[in-house]
Amino acid sequence: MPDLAQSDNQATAQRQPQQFLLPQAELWLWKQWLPTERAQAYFSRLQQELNWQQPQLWLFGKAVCIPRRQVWMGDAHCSYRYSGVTFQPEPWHPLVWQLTLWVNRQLKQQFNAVLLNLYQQGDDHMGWHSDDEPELGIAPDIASLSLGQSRRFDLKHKTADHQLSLMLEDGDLLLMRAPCQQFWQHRVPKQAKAGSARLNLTFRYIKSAP
Ligand SMILES: O=C(O)CCC(=O)C(=O)O
Repeated sequence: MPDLAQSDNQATAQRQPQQFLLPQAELWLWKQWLPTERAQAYFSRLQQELNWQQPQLWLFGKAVCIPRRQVWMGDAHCSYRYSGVTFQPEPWHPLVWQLTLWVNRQLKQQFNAVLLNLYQQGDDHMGWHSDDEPELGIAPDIASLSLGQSRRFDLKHKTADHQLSLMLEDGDLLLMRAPCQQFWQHRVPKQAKAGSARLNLTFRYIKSAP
C-alpha cells in the first residue's frame, strides 16, 4: 500500500508529549497529534466507510451486546479473542493503514492490528479491563488515537490505591507503555454530557502463530 502524499505525511504534530510516570506504568500523551481539521476529516471518513458492528460477548455467563460499535482490522493472521469470542480481522482500510504507518513511525513500533471503537453517544462506554490477551504477548505497548468528541479515560492500579483520569480529545495520541497492562486497568465511562460521537483506534501488535 503506498504512503499518502507528502503533504499528508506532515500532518502529525512534532511537539513533545506529556509524560505520566506512574507506579509500574508509563504513559505518553501527544495532545492534538493530528491537527483539528485533519482529525475531523478522518473521523467522518471512518465513521461512514467502515463496517461497524455491535457483537455479543459472553460476560458472567450471559451473551450481551457491547455498549458501542467496533471493527477489528489488521494483517490477515491477526485473529483476536476476548470475552469468549474470536474476531477475524477486516482487511486494511487505506486510511487506517496510513494512520498505523504514522503511529508506528512516531512511536517506533510495529503495530499490525487496530481495534476501532465508535462511541455514538454518552451512554456508549467501555468497562474496566486490561489489554492483556495472550496474542499480545506478556508486555505489550498499546497506543490509542482519539477522534471526535472528548471523553474521559480512567486508569486504576489493580492492587494499589492509584488512579488517573485524562481527557482524551480530538487528535490526541496516547501510548501506554509496558508493563501498564499487567498492573493497571482502564475504561471509558458513560458521560451524560458527551453530546456527539467519538472514535478511537487502539493499535496492537499480534504475534504470528508459532
Ligand atoms: O476508547 C478508548 O479510549 C479506549 C479503548 C480501549 O480501552 C480498548 O480498545 O481496549
